[in-house]
Amino acid sequence: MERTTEKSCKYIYKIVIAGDQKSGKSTLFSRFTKHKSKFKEPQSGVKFENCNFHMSSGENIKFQLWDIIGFKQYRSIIKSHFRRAVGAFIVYDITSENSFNSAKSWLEDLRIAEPDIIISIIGNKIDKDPSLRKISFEQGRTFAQENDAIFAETSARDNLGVNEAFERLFKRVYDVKVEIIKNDVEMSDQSSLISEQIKIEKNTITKNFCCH
Ligand SMILES: Nc1nc2c(ncn2[C@@H]2O[C@H](COP(=O)(O)OP(=O)(O)OP(=O)(O)O)[C@@H](O)[C@H]2O)c(=O)[nH]1
Ligand SMILES: [Mg+2]
Repeated sequence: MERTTEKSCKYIYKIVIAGDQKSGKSTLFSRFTKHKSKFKEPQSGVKFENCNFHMSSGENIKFQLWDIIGFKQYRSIIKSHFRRAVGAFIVYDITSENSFNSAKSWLEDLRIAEPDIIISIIGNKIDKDPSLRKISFEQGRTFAQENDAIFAETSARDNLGVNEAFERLFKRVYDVKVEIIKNDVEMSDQSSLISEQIKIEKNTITKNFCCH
């Protein structure tokens, strides 16, 4: 998959970035969307940006990336932004135990809003001095595995692992959605087959009871 400026896209998929305040969501968002501006002040709401990708299957897909504030007092508003998302990042700061512990409740909120949402857990700020690290790579990965989520570590500041993390989630979302669409098509083919069968059977019944 590669980025494209092509505007016409077959599908739009909403992806949200959740996680505690100051975990680095906006920095990751700007890093990936290549915005120069940095959010120095706590963000007061949400913002989104579209990223178009040309998939190896030949389709153009638009991923609509939502950067959502992590301020817990806004939780009910935050949860309302999770609706209709097909993918989500949950970002924690590897030097903050609190932010890692909160990942569980972000995950619950996301799965309540969208039970089939595809989740990627991100341990951010790996550029920080190793002595400050509170959550090991293994702890992060185990948590992700236990919750059927993708896992990656990043440094939004030094641009380490950022593109890879986004592209992995986008690809997973695309693969799952393509499979669902394929199954839907097969199901609708089957249902048209069934209705054809019913029509044929009805005709046969009519013929059987025909008196001439
Ligand atoms: N060292 C380091 N600092 C980072 C990294 N990512 C973000 N920061 C810093 O962490 C602070 C918070 O970053 P934000 O991106 O604003 O965090 P946020 O999760 O969007 O915060 P809210 O919008 O308030 O929920 C800022 O000072 C960033 O410069 C990183 O990878 N490494
Ligand atoms: Mg932010």
